[in-house]
Amino acid sequence: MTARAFAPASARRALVVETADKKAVCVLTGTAGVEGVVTFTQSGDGPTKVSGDLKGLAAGKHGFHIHEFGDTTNGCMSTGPHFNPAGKDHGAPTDENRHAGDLGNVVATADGCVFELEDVQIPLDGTNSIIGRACVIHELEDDLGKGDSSETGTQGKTSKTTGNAGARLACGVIALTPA
Ligand SMILES: [Cu+2]
Ligand SMILES: [Zn+2]
Repeated sequence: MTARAFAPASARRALVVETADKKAVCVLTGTAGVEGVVTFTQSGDGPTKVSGDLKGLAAGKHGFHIHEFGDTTNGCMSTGPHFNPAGKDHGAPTDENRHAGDLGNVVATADGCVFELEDVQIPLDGTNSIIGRACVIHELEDDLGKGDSSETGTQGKTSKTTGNAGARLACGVIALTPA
């Protein structure tokens, strides 16, 4: 009788870590006096919770996105377009047709900009992980893909691509941190 090479399935399953909490942080800096920290936490395959604390923003709504690249060699410009692994149009976080990186607007007051949100399209591991990508806070309100798309180019009206959110005021790389 030969020895069993592997433990039975019931024993192997115990070795799998199924619902580990994952945590990431993004330290945003820029040239416009805007800065802050955004943290991301995810339990298992659940939604990712996002908490932000930004300073230096004008009061009002500001577009907030995950951009494709964690490359800040040319400031926030080199972070590329919105993270869009499914090849969709720009939209609101609640839209079916949206970029994964479309997190909508955050609201600043004279006291600052503290926000919390939750999203199911920005996991911290797997194929569509946002680790190593960038988060970007913008000058203007994101029109959520419902605005003017009549001009192409980086200075044009490009609601379906950018939400016409204007300049990239601050950004940072999304990096793993101890959970
Ligand atoms: Cu953006
Ligand atoms: Zn977008």
